[in-house]
Amino acid sequence: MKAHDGMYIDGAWRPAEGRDTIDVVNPADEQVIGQVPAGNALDVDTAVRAARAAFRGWAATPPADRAARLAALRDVLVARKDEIAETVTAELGSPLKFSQNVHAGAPIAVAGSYAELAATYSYEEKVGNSTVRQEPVGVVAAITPWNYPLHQIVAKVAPALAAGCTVVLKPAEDTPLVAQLFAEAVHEAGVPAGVFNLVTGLGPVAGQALAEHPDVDLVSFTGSTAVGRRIGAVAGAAVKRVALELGGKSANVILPSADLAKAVNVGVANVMSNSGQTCSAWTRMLVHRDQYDEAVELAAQAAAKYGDRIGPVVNAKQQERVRGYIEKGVAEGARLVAGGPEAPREQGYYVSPTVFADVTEDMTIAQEEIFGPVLSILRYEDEEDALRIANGTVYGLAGAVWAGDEAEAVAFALRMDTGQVDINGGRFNPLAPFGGYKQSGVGRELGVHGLAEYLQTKSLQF
Ligand code: TXE
Repeated sequence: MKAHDGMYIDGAWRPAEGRDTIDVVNPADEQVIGQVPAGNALDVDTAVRAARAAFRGWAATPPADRAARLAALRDVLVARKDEIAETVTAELGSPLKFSQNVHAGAPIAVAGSYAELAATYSYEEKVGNSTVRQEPVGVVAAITPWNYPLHQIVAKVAPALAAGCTVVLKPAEDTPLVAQLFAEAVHEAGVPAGVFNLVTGLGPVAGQALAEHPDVDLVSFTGSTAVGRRIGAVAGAAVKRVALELGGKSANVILPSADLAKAVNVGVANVMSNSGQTCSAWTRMLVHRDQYDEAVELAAQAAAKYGDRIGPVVNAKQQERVRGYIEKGVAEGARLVAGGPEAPREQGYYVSPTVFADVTEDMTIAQEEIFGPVLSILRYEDEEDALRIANGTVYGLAGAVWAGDEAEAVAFALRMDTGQVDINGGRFNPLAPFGGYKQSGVGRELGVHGLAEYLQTKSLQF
């Protein structure tokens, strides 16, 4: 796997200030596949200065020209799709087909959507005797996680560039290679020097220096709730804009009128996909008591099929964390019907697809984000009970409702305290806003709402 030994700053690969490096490990076989430099506060400062210097010029570039660069970026991502998929598979461990369809496919769709939105968005409107303009916020710090490594980058960088902002990206230390590949793609697409900059490094060093940098105007962060809180506090103290996309504990509510087998099978697939490392995953399946036993049996059968089909989790720490949650589920009295805490293979950070029945709301596995291939099935008495359980966590990122009749599912979905609900399965839409209610975050990504995060409003009175 090709790795750069520098930072992409001001349109070129430059040696890092820090001498430290980060090993990139393939979680499927625990082999080191490359090394990237661990940036420090000096690297971050150089990158922020480059982004600041480029800001006025990029902000003044006509939206159609910015759109043309994004369209070119999309084309480069298409041309390098196989390389993207192979890189993500190497550093995240996901099966190659999933990497092609999702890890490479979704960012292409998102980059394409912003190439269009950048050109068609209405940046100015008349309101009575005023002209109201949308202007770019400035220099953006993008701090991204490893779970959908390229998608998380593009979901921030594409709208920021569309809006006329400049960016410094600090990607997750587990998946820096696809971030380097993205920097190459930005370069190939002809985005001017300084508009996009990449600093690889550790979260508490490079990430923190970036979030705290006084010349950053907006911090867009996706990751753990603990780090999100810190970044929110830092941004609050400095009175700068912040967007936080944090954890989830989404409910998959199967109403009695639903096609039970379909809802259960799709529900299990949703949780196992990407080895459970999806913030919006439907990790709590809610089933009516009369259908409960049947649903548990179907889910156990479905999970057994995933044995060899899912990849590992990203690293040893996450494997331990997920194992800890599974052990806690057993200790708190939930019933294992598939999988369990033992690693299914000697080598690689694998976790068995795991299903728990007899899970009650108060259990840790029903409240906390596990971020592994672990499903909890809860029993409800009636619709009000289902709603109470669905809304009964600190999170509110996503969810799903299944019913025989779409209107019935929609009526339930409207009462859920969550930013996104899939009706009878749902389908990914790169234009639909994504983000959380409650402690799942602040702000939205994707589509027009994602673009608006990177704009600020000025009104001219006449
Ligand atoms: O996240 P971190 P981790 C959740 C999930 C997972 C848990 C831990 O539950 O099990 O978080 O994952 C950077 N200042 N999600 O430890 O540390 C870090 O370098 C600035 C949900 O990997 O939050 C990386 O780039 N930045 C999630 C990014 O933050 C800091 C996706 C995320 O890493 C920093 C990932 C600091 N002090 C994990 N410390 C989702 N919402 O999709 C770390 N970082």
